[in-house]
Amino acid sequence: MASPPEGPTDRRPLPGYVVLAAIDENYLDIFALWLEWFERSGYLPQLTVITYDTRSTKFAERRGLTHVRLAGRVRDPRQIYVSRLEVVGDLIGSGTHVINTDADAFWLRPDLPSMTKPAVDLQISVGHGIPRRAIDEWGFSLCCGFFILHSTARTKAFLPTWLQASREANHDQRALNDLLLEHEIEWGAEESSGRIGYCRSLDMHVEAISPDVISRVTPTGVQIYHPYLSGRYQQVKMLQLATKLAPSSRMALRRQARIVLDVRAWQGTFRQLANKARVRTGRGATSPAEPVGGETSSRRSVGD
Ligand SMILES: [Mn+2]
Repeated sequence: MASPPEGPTDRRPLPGYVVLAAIDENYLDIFALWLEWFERSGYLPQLTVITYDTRSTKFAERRGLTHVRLAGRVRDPRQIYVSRLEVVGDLIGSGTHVINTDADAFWLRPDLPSMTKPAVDLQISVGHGIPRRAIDEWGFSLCCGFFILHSTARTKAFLPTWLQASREANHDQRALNDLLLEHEIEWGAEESSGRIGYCRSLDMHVEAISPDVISRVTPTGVQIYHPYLSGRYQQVKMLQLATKLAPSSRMALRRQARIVLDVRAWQGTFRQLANKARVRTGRGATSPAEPVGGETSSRRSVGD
C-alpha cells in the first residue's frame, strides 16, 4: 500500500497529495513518454503507480517509482477501473488527497498550487465522450482521466456509493456522471478555472475543470493535455502522440519514423494480437489483452 503523507517533514512539492497513475504491460511505452513530461513537472516525489502485471511492476521498480501491485486482484480487465477507484478510496480514507491521472493525460505545464482547491470535494476534467446524457444535459461529461479527490468527510461518505455504482456499471466514469445526473447536481456560472456545482442529496461540491486548464483537444497553453487517441494498439497510439506532442511537423515526422522502425516495440503489439487470437479460440491468454490508461473498445469508447 502507498505510504501516507509524512506530515511536517514531508519535502514533496505538494504535501498531503498523492498522484496516482495505473499502468499495465500494454501501456509501458506510452507511460515512459508520459513519465518524461511528468519528471519535468517536478511532481515525481508525489507519484504512486498502480501496476497490474509483472512487466509493469518491474518497470516501476527499475525506475524507482513508488508502486502498488494489483496483479492478483484483477482477473477481468474490465475491473481495472473499479480496482483503481478502490485504491483511491483507501487513500482518501487514510487522509490523503488523491490526484488521479491517466497515463495518457500529459502534464505539460502543471501548476498544482493554483489548480487544487481543498474546499472543493472533487475536481475533475471534462470531455465530450460518455455518457451521452451528460452532454445533452450539461453540455459536457466528467472525465475520470484526470481528477482530484480531496479527503473530506463528504468524499469519504460518497465513495462507497460511487464504488458500488462503478461495480454495477463496470465503469467509474459512467457511474459518476449517472449519479450526479440522477441526483441533479446544480452547476454554477462558468469561471476561468471551471464550473463549480453542488449536489445537495449527495452533499458533494464538484468542479468541472475548464478545458483551458485541462484539454482533450489542444496542448496549446493548457496545463494538462489528454488527447483523444484512436485504435486499441499502443504503437498506433504512439504514432498519434508523436504528432500531437511534437513542437513542429518536422519533429513529428522524425519521431514517427523512430516509432515505425522500433521493431522491439511492435513485437508487443504482435503479442497482444496473438493473445487476443488465443482468447478467441478459447486457449487462454498469457496476459490481459486490454490496455489500461487509455480508452479501449470494451471499456471506454474511443474519444471518451
Ligand atoms: Mn486516457
